[in-house]
Amino acid sequence: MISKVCVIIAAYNASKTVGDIVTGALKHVSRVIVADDGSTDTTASVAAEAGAEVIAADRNTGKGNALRTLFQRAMEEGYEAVISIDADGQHDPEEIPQFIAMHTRYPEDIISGSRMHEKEKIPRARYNSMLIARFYISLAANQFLDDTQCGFRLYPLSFIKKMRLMTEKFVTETELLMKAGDSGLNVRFVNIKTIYGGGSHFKPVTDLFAITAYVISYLYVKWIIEGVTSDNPNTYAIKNDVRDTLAKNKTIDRLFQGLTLLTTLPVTVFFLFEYVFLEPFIPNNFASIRKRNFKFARITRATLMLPVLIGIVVTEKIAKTVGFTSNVVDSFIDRYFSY
Ligand SMILES: Nc1nc2c(ncn2[C@@H]2O[C@H](COP(=O)(O)OP(=O)(O)OP(=O)(O)O)[C@@H](O)[C@H]2O)c(=O)[nH]1
Ligand SMILES: [Mg+2]
Repeated sequence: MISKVCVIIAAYNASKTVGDIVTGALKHVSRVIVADDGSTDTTASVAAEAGAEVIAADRNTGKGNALRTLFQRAMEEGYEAVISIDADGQHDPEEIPQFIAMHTRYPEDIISGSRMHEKEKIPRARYNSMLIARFYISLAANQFLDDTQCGFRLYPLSFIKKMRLMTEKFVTETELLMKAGDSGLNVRFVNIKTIYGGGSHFKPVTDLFAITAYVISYLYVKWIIEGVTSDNPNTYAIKNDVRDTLAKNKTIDRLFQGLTLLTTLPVTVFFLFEYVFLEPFIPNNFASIRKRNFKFARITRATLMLPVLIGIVVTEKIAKTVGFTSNVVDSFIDRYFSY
């Protein structure tokens, strides 16, 4: 049993599953902290009976806020790292030792579970959106990230202590990966079991849209900076970060995200020009892309294909209603968004 690591669980209406997860986790760590986020069922009492410390909120504020509360509590209690596990039974606490073993070898790094090795167990639309997310989030994080949407992760608190989390709900876990990678940290992966089929609070349209808008707006700022600076791959500034400053005011943040979404296509072409034509004057601009031997033209091409992809997805959906199925989306994504 490792004493410097505790397990944290953000839980919302998870009374059926949270008890077993707490019990399972307590076999491997001595402390489990659950943030019950205004659940309307018995999540809090079930978790407490199973042996967790429960922090209860009176109203639902989303997973991101729950994670912030949990990080804070774990820091106050003196832990060095936390392992987050979902409350809905998608993660098996028996896999905790893999995370601890990897953490022992790489104490500075974030360790994330990955389910990408079991593609056939992931619903197709979800898998496809994970591939697109991975394409862009890996660019923001300066490294290839196998699974960017897995909630089973180990976070060293030394890094969490330094950074500021500005987003909410399901965006926060993406923000964490991007800022970690973009400040020079490594993210490592361990293969975990892929479990789907329970209830979900993730809203495929609004939550996915919120993640997309944040990722694009993050990359915008990152590439504006990288385009005009030499040898500057890690752009996340712990103090006075430009993107964080914009995020401080909700209205400005929304306007900025809207603006970046609306101008994505011309701006990706503009970045390509900067990448090609500014390099002789600003050597090694876009260092994070050059470092990985990733031609910017690939990013521009993929991004220009996004409206086409949306068209194909909609057409496939309509065709399905009249009994016609096709897999054009899969091969399209494979062609433009794979690594
Ligand atoms: N504290 C808190 N936790 C939440 C909230 N929404 C979801 N969670 C927890 O976050 C974890 C993941 O939420 P899910 O809704 O299952 O989202 P997901 O796993 O990304 O999506 P699926 O793969 O469809 O299940 C679970 O442990 C939930 O209990 C919330 O509003 N507040
Ligand atoms: Mg889930």
